[in-house]
Order: sequence, then C-alpha cells, then structure tokens
Amino acid sequence: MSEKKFKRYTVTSALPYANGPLHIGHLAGCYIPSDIYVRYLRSMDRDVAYVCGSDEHGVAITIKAKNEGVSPQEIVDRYHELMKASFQEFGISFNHYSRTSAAIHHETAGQLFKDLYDKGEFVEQQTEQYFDEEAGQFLADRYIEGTCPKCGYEKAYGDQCEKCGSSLSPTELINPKSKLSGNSPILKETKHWFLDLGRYAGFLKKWILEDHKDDWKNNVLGQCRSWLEAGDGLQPRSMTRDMDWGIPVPLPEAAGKVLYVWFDAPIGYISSTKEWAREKGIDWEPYWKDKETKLVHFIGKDNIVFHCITFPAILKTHGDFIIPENVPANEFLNLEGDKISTSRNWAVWLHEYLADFPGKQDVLRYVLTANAPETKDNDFTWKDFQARNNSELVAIYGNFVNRAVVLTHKYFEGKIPHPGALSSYDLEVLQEMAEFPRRISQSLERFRFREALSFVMDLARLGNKYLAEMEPWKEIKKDEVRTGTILNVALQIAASLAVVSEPFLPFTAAKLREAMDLADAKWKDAGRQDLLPSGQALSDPGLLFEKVEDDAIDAQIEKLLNTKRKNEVEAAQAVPMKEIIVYDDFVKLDMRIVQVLEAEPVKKSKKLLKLTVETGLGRRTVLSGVAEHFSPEELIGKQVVMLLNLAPRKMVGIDSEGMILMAEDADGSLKLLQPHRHVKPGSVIS
Ligand code: B3M
Ligand code: ZN
Repeated sequence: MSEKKFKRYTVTSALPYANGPLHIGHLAGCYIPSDIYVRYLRSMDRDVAYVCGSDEHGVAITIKAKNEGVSPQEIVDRYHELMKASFQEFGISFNHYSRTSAAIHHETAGQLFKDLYDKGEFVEQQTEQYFDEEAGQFLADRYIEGTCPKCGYEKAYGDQCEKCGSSLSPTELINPKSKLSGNSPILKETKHWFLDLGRYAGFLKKWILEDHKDDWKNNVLGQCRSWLEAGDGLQPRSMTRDMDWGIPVPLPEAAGKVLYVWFDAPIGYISSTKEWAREKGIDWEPYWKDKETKLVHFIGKDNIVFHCITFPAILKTHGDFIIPENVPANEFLNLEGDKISTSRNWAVWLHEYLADFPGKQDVLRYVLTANAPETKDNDFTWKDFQARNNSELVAIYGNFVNRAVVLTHKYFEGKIPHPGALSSYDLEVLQEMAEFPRRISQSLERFRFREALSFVMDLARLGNKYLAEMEPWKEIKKDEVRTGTILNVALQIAASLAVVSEPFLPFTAAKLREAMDLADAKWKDAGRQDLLPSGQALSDPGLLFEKVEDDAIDAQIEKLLNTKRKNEVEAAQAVPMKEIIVYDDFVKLDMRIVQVLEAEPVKKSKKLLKLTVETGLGRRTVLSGVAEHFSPEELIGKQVVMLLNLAPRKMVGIDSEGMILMAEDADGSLKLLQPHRHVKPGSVIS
C-alpha cells in the first residue's frame, strides 16, 4: 500500500513517569524508535513536531514521595530534570520536552475535560471506594494491599496482583489494608465521572480492526482485539480520582478530586505541542486538528489500551482533533534474562552507563535498536553489547570508514581522489549502493527499525568488502589513477553511510558529516555516486568506535550480580521460629558479655578460631566457627555474647568451654552481638 502523503507529522513518545531515572528499557521501548523515525522524516524535509514531557501525576509519584517523606513536587522536579538531561545526552531529539505539572497542561487538560462534560459525555456515578479514616483520605488502588482472591498472594495491589498478573478491583481483595496507616479501610460513597467506552465500540472496532488491520503492528492489533472483543474490555472507566495531587476536576462539586492520570497524561502531548508552538510563534492547531497531519504515538506495550482505546475515544468524541495513524508499540526489554525493575534496581541506568562508557551513546543506541523488542520481549546482555560493538561497529563500520579515510590521506593528501574509468565491478557496487536509501526508507516507513539498521550495516559491509577485494594498498604500487578511483568509490559509499546512519547513530554521523563537509546532505542525496566532489578536502573523523574490553563487561556483570545478591537478601524470609520453650528453660541459660583477649587459627580446621576470653570468672578457651567470617585481628579486644554454662566439648583435640553467640544474616554472613557501650566482662545477660 503506497504511503499516503501527509503535510506534517506529529510524533509523540510516552511521557515517562517522573519517579525515577531512565534506563535502557525506556530507550528501547519508545524513545530510540521515535527518535530514529523523526530524524529520518527531517532528513526527508518533512515538517515534524516531535513532542514529549514528564508525566508528573498519579500514584507512581505520590507513593515515591510518601516513601521518601518529601512532597510530590520535589520528586517530579528532581526526576524531570534528570530525565530531560538523559534524553539530551542520548540524542533523543524532541522538538519540545514539557511536563504535566506545567500550567499550560493544567489548562489544556482541564478544558478538554470540561468540553466533554458540557457535551454530556461523562456518566456521573456514586461509587463506594475504600477510605482510610486515620489518614482521612480515599485510597487509590495502589494504596490498598491485600490477599489476591485468585492466587492467595498476600501483597496484591487494589488494581493488580503482581504475582499472578490478575487485574483486580479493590473490593475483590481479601483482608484489604491501607498502605498509609496499615488499618483496614472502610467503604465510603464518592462521586466520579466515567467515560462509557462501550459507546465508542463501533467506531473503535471499525477504526482499528478494519481501517488499520494492515498497517498496525500485530502485537498492537492483538491486544486491541482482545480488549474490543472481550466482554469487559469497554467497561465505563472513571476519569477522576479522589487525590490531592493532580489536575483539579474543573467542576464546582468536585472539590478534592483530580483528573485520572491516564486522562490527563496523553493530553500532555497536546500541551507540549502548544508550548512548543508558542515559543516558536507558530500555530499549534494544524499539528492536532488538520487531517493532513499524520499522528504517530510511540509507546511500550503496557500503554496500548490508553493510546488505542481511551485517548482516541476522547479525541474522537471531542470532535476537534485528529486520531493516530499508527501506534507502533514495542514489547519489553529484559536485562540478563530478568525483567527490568526500578524497585529491584535491576536496570542499566542511563546516567550510570554514560559514566562507565563515556561518549558511547551510539553504541547503546545501536545495540538497543539491533535487539529492539519490536514484536516480542527481548533480552539485553552485556556479552551481546560487547560482541555487537566489537564485531559490527568496530570491525565493519569503523574499519571500513577508517581505511577509506586513512588511505586517502596516505596516498592523496586527504583530498577526494578524482575517479578514473569505472570498472564493471565499480559500477555494480555503486548501483547496489544506490539501492540502499530506498530499502532503508521502506523499513522505516513501516516502523521496522531493526531491519532498517541491518540494511545500514549491509551498506557498511558493501564498502568493507569492496576495499578488501580492490586492495588499494597494493594497487597504489601499480596504478595511482586506479587507486584513486577505488578510494573515490569507497568514499562515496562512506558518504551515503553518513547520511543513512544519522537516524540511528547521530553522534557518529555528525563526525562523518563534519569530516566530509556533508552538513546539508539530505536523504535524497544518499546513494549518489558523486556526493563527494573530487578534490574536496577530507578531514579525519578519527576512530569512530573502540573495542570494549572484557574487564569493562565483567565489571557490569559483577555489578548486576551484586544487585541480585542484595535483592535475595532483601527478599529472604527469616527462618521459622523454633518450638516454644517455658521460662524455666530460659533461666538455665547463663549468658554473659565476655572480652576476647586472644584469637588464633586452628591448624586442622578452616572454620574454627581458638579464642581466649575473659569471662569475669576467669579466662576460658572457646572454639568458634567464625574463621571464614572474621580474621583473628577483628575479634581481639571485642566484647561479645557467650553462653557460659554450655558443657565443655573437645574439638580437634582442644577443649572448648562455652559458645560465642552470633547473628547469621540473610546472606549467610555472621555478625557479632556487642553491647552498645563497654561493660565489665562477666556482665550477665537476662
Ligand atoms: N507515564 C506510563 C509509563 O511511563 C505513563 C505513560 C504516559 S504516556 C501519555 O509507562
Ligand atoms: Zn494473584
């Protein structure tokens, strides 16, 4: 199907919650794909508004603020700046990056809600909602915790059970508790404004399952189909919440209520466009109201229902707005075989990546595109990162460009050599080069970024192979003119590579364009065999990529293993309690604080240390199985707890007179039990 021509493009990528730093899952999910797409559109001289911003409302923010004991505003201010900086550092080239706490967004979202209210699109409903009497507030779904009715998991949320994945409503939870006070909440009447999605079933089914059945991605169509065909898929959904953080509902009777975050957030795309247009002094409306505009939402799969069902229904119902032409959602990226998780710190954080691999943004962009979870979840591994960098970027792309440039400097004073007569093979290679821009274009227009990038690498392979076969370093000994022709052909390939790489590897492309004076080259110029005029000076872009060594990768893997160990400790349940004893049993134990005077290894044992302790009743020898946890030096002088009246026993030929008590931590390490102040040895513990 030929691509319909559009006058302009509005491209959005999901507004990231401002409750934590960005990680590789964010980039792979929607920010790199959307950036590739808009860079390509700009190279095609198309009019693009690429907008995004921080999503600053909702319980994702208020829970973080509560956990840190700060205001939601402090949370969003911190992470809005951090995320904005990370996007810039990775070349995510938004025209505008706004935030949903901005006044322009409050106005825009409030007005849109009011417009729908005035059109009678909302159904007002009194509902019963859990209320925490001690905290004096209604409880959002994530503020309620209880036992999942489906699988018995005791920490299920009000809206979802993370263990079995069931979506729940708070009243289904068994023994619900408020996460604010810990008390059992009561059910209390409250009024909310619902959007009856069932009203839009006809429009949604035709628009998605008929009009877009051929051009939307199957993973998106599949999820939409199950929503549209499931009985409960298009239930009325409340567009307001009882919360004090968010956009106040613009109705006099709605005091204390805010717009549901998933009503307000997508409208953030419109507010961001308005803010951008105001700064540029242009009209924002054509980007959201003109049917000649192509609207594309880039998101992760967990946001499909909001971008394909709820938000289009809101826009369509409102009547003034266009609805998306495509929603190319990606699946999830995992990390070393496990789900990326902010709470478990199981992620590669962008700011940490840049600290460990300075200047290697394009390497990460490359790997995350080559491995993008476009149709199914995919896995990021550090070994694969190293392999792709070393055997693709360094060995093919970088090697090809470097040889072409270095040899031109070596044999032709760094000037583009004049091409002599072209051989049939030269013509064949140039013809093949000319095919690449169209081939890559087709993939990009269909949001197949992995495929498009593989074609870019094929172009680099074409150049690499041509040089390897033509061997200019040998030819120069025989025929200088022929050598010049070979290098001219190779440099024309490198020039086209610079243009078609830009959407994917903007930092590398910028170095190449600078070296080849191609700053103004556009997509239409790629593939030309005279893009670099003979005699033009060619500066040296230097090595485009460097090898990533094993130790750098091992350090990253070790860092993740440490995180895993820490998580296991956090998650470890304490060992079950022993059987109940009575007081008379306890009083038999004579526990004292004793002072360690001497400590030494025991010859025939790896585990034991021989301690000499002052018990207040005289010196004792005790054998303690702590040699793998403490050095003798660490124990000498310490005051520790000892069970004094344990019958002596002989171990490895030594009499041990008592036992030193220790705590075994969740990770198996031993910790000393010590008085918080110095006491007289022999002090009784009771
Ligand atoms: N912040 C959810 C997310 O970060 C939400 C996206 C909003 S897009 C309008 O996945
Ligand atoms: Zn469950």
